[in-house]
Amino acid sequence: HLNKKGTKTIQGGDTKKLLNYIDGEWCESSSGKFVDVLNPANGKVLGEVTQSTDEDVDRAVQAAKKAQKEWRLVPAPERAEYLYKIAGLLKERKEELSQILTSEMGKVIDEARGEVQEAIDMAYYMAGEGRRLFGDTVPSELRNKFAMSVRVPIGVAGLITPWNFPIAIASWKSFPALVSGNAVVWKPATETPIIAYEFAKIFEEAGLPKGLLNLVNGSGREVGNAMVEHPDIDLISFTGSNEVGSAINARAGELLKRTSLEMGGKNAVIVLDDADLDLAVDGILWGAFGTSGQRCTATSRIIVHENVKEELENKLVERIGELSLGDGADETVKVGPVINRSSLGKIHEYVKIGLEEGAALLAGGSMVTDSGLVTGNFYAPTIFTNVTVDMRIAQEEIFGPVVSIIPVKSLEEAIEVNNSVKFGLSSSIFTSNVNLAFQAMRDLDTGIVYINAGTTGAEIHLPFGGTKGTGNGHRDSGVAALDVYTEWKSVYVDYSGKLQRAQIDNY
Ligand code: UN1
Repeated sequence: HLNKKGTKTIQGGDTKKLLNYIDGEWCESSSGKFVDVLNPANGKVLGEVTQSTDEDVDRAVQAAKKAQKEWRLVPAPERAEYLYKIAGLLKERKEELSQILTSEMGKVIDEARGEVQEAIDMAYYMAGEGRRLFGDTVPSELRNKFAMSVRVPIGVAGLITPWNFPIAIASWKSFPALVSGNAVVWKPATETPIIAYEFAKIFEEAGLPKGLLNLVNGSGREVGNAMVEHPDIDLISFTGSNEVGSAINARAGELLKRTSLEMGGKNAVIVLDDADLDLAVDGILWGAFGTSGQRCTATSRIIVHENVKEELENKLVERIGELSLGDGADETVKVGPVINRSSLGKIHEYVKIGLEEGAALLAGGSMVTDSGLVTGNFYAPTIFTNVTVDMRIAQEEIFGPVVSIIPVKSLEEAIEVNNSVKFGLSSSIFTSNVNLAFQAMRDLDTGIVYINAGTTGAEIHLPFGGTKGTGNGHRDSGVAALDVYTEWKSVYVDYSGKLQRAQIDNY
């Protein structure tokens, strides 16, 4: 039996039936189809999620369009009040949400808490934008004329979010969209609908007017496509694979629809021969194996000066044993499962490719068949050495706990290797030489650069995104996110009382 909040208890109270949230109502999709949601640590069914159709998307878009007509007129500081409420609710439920996140996505509980914290931070940060949303005032060329640029909302924002940061990334996109006066149609990943449901419920509880946040569950092929095609969705903000991102971009390009795309990474840590190697090892282990390597920002290459290669390798091998694998809900576990069987298979394929290419395994290289873990999707933290820059494992995104060591002879070569991939999200350098650190900061072709820290751990008040194949020039997070969700309107006020012809009368 459906309750008012949109979930239905099935199989004895543990599992949930996850519905859409459209125009302030929880509803099943018109397809009547559901897909199981599994706990990646043990394969247990956590619930089932409704699979939407074009018709559901259309209803959501119509609701959003209608709601946005009024929302755009609500003063931004008042819009922000909802975000403050949401921030409060997220904070209150941080622990509960973190537990749900771990059970559904698999990341270890500490990291889940960190992710929910990102959403809380983003809510407060974007609520603050309600009292800023800065435009520009600039002098006019002409006397007695005033010139300014203001931000205006675009309309209906279509958000397509991934499973690896299912609440953080949804917050990076929905909060700036709403505070700047847009309505939202949101398709979360099929793997993580429970946390999406909890997030939507928080918008509902905060009293956000109906129709402003619509949740439409389902596959990318059905729901994602319908969103891209829908004439009343004015922009698509997407985080996910390059394959899907470029398909969205191609079609949205034809339709002249704005897109903000955040896609792959092949992030490297550079270790110079003057680096604090223990610190570098800490950074590498966290960057490569945190979230089981399933971050866009995960460390997937170690570019090391040949003088310290052996020492670094020894330290890594010594320390990798600390990374206990298991169900992320267990506070002592350091590395959780990967998201699903197909991802597990893909990771293992890459390991086989690496071996065929002639790289050597320093650690890991297999699925975990330990009897306690065999029902979950566990892959052993894996380090390849003697990797060369042309190998596929050095070029392609693996999205799992696999990292490749590439030896180099100088900083210049390290930078060249770093920049040799088609992605440009994050990079890092460990060195004690401030001159080299600044040189690297200038020359590393990535949207994010870390000095003496690993490649992960971006903070929400700075722009998040990358160069080259990682994105299309837009940024999530930080003040730059507002550029995704607003148009610039330039306004000229001539108070001279006469016709003043720009570019003519003043010269
Ligand atoms: C992602 O993997 O898409 O910087 C996001 C980090 C996190 C966010 C990662 N704050 O690693």
